Amino acid sequence: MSAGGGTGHGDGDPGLPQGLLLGIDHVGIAVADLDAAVEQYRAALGAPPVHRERVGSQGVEEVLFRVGDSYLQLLGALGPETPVGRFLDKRGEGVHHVGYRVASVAAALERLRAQGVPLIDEAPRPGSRGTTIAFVHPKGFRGVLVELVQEPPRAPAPEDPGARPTA
Ligand code: KFV
Ligand code: CO
Repeated sequence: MSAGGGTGHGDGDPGLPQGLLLGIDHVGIAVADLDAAVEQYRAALGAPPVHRERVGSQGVEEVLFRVGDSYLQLLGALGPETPVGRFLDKRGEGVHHVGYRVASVAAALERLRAQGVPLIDEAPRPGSRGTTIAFVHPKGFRGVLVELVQEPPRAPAPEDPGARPTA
């Protein structure tokens, strides 16, 4: 909380009135058996998952459940020598990372680098759902692996002249 006792909004960087993090995009949970975990969550939550995707570059298959404006991300490992595979081996199932929305992953990385926060990804990379992501080392956030998430640009509205088909 700010020294003035306010909400904390508006007292950060002049260039970042809300601070770096705009919201929670997802909480990533490592699971040993993705299909079994999906069924367990579906039954408990009473709602089906909204997305499933294999992200080979990260060695995971993910399934998303909606939680308000955010997601719960179940993560199955594509092999033992992957980040989630090693995590399951060493720690077992549980919360693996928190994905925070940022306006720009590139700008967020620049700021964190300048602050001396240890980065895993030096540059933005593709995530699931067309997002742009980057991981920050858990050493920089008190043992929590942090993922920066930038949402894909929205499709232009149909009335947008730039969106009209050319043919
Ligand atoms: N949370 C907190 N600490 C962790 C951790 C985690 N998830 N994983 C590992 N650690 C700690 C571990 O306890 C150890 O601490 C150190 O990090 C190195 O662990 O105090 P210690 O003992 O030194 P290693 O060597 O066992 O783990 P390794 O896997 O080799 O490296 C850890 C790390 C965080 C650098 C690696 O997992 C990584 O590069 N992660 C980023 C990529 C990733 O996690 N991808 C999977 C999610 S993909 C995703 O969410 C997507 C695609 N999406 O769109 O949302
Ligand atoms: Co994630």
